[in-house]
Amino acid sequence: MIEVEQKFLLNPEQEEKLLKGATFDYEKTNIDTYYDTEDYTLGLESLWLRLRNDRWELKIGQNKNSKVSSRTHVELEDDLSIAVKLGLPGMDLTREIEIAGYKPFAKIEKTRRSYLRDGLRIDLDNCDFGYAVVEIELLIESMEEQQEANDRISAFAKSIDLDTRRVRGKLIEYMARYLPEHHQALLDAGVLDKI
Ligand code: V4E
Repeated sequence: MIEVEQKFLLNPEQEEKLLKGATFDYEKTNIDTYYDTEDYTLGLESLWLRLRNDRWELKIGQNKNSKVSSRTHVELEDDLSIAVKLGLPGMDLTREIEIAGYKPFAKIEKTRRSYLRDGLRIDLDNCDFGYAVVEIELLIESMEEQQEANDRISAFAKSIDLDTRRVRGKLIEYMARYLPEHHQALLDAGVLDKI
């Protein structure tokens, strides 16, 4: 699955405008626990390994020299694909992750209200550490579609007067607040855009 998403911070008027005519889809609370080695091996490769409730997920970002937008991610959700990407055998992923030295470094509980509007998915996320962010998202079949998808999201955001300046995602905001060394290491390595 390839997802293209843009994040926004909203005031109450913008939220009202954004949700006008949108269809409510679902509300769900997830607990995401992020894993990496002590020297951030995964983060430095733009790999984001998390246990979402009790299932492993791996988000694969673009490397810093890629022409593909840093807002485009491939997401793996089955243990075998994750194991292959991490170079693990894939017989017992949880145990193999532990043996390989990956440890939890951040835990975020997030409640999402998800809506559909104009063919876009709109996710309003509220995190337990007091950060709220909205993601507008499109799923695409191939990387060739990513520019068009980004343009479509941007055009929609502009049409309802959202502030289109880049904002931090949930994990990046968490790291900036509570894990400054980790955050700085990824900024210094050019893995994270300076926001
Ligand atoms: C993709 C990514 C990270 C993983 C966590 O991202 P987050 O926005 O917290 O949650 P998300 O959107 O994956 O949750 P879901 O929508 O699946 O529930 S941490 C960093 N990145 C990439 C990234 C980057 N390279 N540069 C900047 C400035 N931000 C994010």
